[in-house]
Amino acid sequence: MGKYYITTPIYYVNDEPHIGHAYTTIAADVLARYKRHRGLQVLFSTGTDEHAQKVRQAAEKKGLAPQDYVDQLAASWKKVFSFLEVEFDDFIRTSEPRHKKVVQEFVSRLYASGDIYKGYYEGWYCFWDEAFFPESEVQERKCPDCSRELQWMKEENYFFRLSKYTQPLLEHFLANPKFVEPEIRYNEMLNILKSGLRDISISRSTITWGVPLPFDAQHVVYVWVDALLNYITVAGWLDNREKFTLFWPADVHLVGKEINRFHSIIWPAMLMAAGLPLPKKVFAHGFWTKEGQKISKSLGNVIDPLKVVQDLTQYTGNERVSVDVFRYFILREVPFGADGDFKDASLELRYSADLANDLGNLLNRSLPLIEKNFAGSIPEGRPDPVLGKEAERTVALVEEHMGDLAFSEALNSIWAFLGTLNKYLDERAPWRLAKEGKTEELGDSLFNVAEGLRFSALLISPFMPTTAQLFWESLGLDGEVKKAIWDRELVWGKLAPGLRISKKPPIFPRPGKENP
Ligand code: ME8
Repeated sequence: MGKYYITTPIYYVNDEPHIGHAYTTIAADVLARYKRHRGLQVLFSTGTDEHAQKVRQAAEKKGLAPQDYVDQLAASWKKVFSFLEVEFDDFIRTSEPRHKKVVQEFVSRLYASGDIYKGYYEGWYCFWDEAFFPESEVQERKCPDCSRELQWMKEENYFFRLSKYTQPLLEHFLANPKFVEPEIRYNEMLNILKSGLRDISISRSTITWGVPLPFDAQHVVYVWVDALLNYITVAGWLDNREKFTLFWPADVHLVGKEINRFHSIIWPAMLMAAGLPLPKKVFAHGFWTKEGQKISKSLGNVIDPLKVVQDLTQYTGNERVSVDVFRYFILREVPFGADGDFKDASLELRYSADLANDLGNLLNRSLPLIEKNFAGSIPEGRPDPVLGKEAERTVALVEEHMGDLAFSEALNSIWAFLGTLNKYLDERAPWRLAKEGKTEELGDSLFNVAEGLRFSALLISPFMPTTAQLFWESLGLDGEVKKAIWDRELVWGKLAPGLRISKKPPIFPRPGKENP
């Protein structure tokens, strides 16, 4: 059995999660679920980055000790992700003892080997992004990333010899053109490498909220070094050799494009310094805007995923289904890697066209035909070879796209298949065959439609777990669809005649019609 280790960034817990955090985490969950369907042993981690200054400041504002504050927030983030049907295997928090141990051991080793040394730092620093910016990128003391005011930092620090890894990294990039995706992000990193790297400061002596340096307790470890190490903590670097051997290196780190440099340059250099293998891939996806505007608290346009789900529930009447609609929308609407704009009108359109119409209606019009003509049991039927070929082709396409993390293309392929099934139903017109008393053809057509619905349930399962399960149960199938192994199940004609269907109210009622 193969393995798959997938990670999301660990998030700053200075506020509640918004659509951006939900996006990366849901994408990772979809990939994790897909890999489980493919029979792989999956390790999927997400978590919280707790030692940032903005986290400490947020605690202060609430009048709480930082640890109490992060305890509250981490619990809340975990809850939100679970609400969004994210089934992580590990939720790492950087304030956990297992992680502090890893951070201290890691920096000790680099100190011992000479890759960490004491120096003096002076430069522009953004407390919000926890990042230094070279003089050349700074205009009017503003952060090039978030436009907040920069601080001039002047302190004795420990440094990591990042410069030493310029050449090895360059070689790694050239030998692995898919190390960073999409290509535009790879090229950005390559350009940074070509212009040469400077050593970076990896400790702070002016703050105390963080992991103390084991060889100089006056300093805490720079929050980014602390945070990146979460990926090996999760894999069991110090305390579980067997797990670490199985899962490390990670198969993919999913991140937003703004933190690509940390993951594609600094992190691999740290790993090289420690003699550890590099992750197989960093995928840096695009950013969501809202109706064309950057999402920010000050603009008051932050999209709260819980609110989106709540609003959708007015239509669906089922919160779990609404979560599926949200998951579907964010992954279908925008090719993974590109920037996306969240428009309420687009969400409404996708709901009514893709979900109520193409997907929901296929089930709604098929089941009553089986009920009426075959007393609610899946009829005997000959598997249609043309439809079967189309189904197999769809599976191959979905697998290819999922391999490329092209979620929206994978969904396009599934929806093309739904289109074929709807057309098949229209053309076979089982209602007419029934009238004409053509029982055998009637059985054939409804068997094949039901088989198509079973395939659809399996294929949408990573994206829309609740809907997939409702489809599964409607067809009278047992167990949990999320546990189905695709290679065993996606075999055209496997559906067993005689299963008793179970009709349910429409999953995606049309606004103003089925649901008031
Ligand atoms: O950077 N569109 O944490 P963070 C899409 N703690 N994705 C978005 C987004 C948007 N508008 N806004 C945020 C940190 N994201 C560090 C990471 S990892 C070792 C440490 C997502 O809370 C995207 O994944 O600022 C982005 O990279 C991440 O949230 C940043 O989360």
